[in-house]
Amino acid sequence: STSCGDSSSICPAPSTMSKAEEAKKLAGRAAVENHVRNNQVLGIGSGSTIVHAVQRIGMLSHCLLDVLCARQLILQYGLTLSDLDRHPEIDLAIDGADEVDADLNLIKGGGGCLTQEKIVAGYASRFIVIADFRKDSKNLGDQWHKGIPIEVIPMAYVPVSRAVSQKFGGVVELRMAVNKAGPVVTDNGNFILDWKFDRVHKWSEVNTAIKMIPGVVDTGLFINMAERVYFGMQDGSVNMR
Ligand code: ABF
Repeated sequence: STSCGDSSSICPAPSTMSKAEEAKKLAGRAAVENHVRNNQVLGIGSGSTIVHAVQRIGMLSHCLLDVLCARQLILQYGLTLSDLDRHPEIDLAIDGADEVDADLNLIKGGGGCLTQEKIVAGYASRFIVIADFRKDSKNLGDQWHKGIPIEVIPMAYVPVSRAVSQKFGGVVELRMAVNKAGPVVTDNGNFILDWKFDRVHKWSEVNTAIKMIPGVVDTGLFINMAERVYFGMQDGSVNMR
C-alpha cells in the first residue's frame, strides 16, 4: 500500500487531509506513474509535494539520484542515494514549484534549495513539475507573493540587492531565519534574497541579466526547463500543461 498511513509523520491522515494536500498527492502519483520507469537515474527536489512522489517511487526499485535537499527524504523511503559525480546525466527530474505561469516558467526556491534544484533539473533529460491547484498562474506573481528567490554569495548581498531593485524595480529583502536570529544560510553556505517584483517582466531576459550581476549564484526563475506540469485539482482530477 502507498497510503499516507505508512508515513504519518509527513502526511496527515486521509480523513483530515486538506484539498491542497490531496491535490499534491494526485499530482505526485500521476507524474510517477506516467514517467518513472525501472532503472532510471532520478533527480528529486524538495518541498511537501515531492514527498508524495517519493512515497510512490519508494514502492519501485530504481536508482535514485540525490539532491542534498532531498537526502533525508530519499533515505526515509529506502531509496538509493547517489550524486552527480557518479551520475552526471539524469534521466528524469521531478520537483515541486512555488508558481507556474502559462508558458511553464516557474518560481522555485521558497524552501531555499533553488540552486541545487536547478542543477539537477538542468542536467536531467526530462524535467517534470508537480503542484497543487494553488500554484497555477497566468503570470508569475498572480498567486505567489513572496518574490523570486536569488541565491547570493554572502559578502555581496547588499550590492546585489541594490542592483536588482535599481535595474528592475520592486523590493529586495534578505531572507531571515524563522527565529530572526540571522539570515537563512543555504546548503551551499550562501544567503537568499527575495525579490518582490512590481510588474510582469520578460522573465528569460531578467533571469539572464540577474545572473550576470557579480555575487549572484542563481535565481529561482526556471525558464524553459519544465517539460510538463501536473496540477492536482480541487475536484480530484489532474490537469497537465
Ligand atoms: C521546492 O519546494 C522548491 O523549489 C519550492 O520552493 C517548494 C515547493 O514546495 P511545496 O511542494 O511544499 O509547495 O520544489
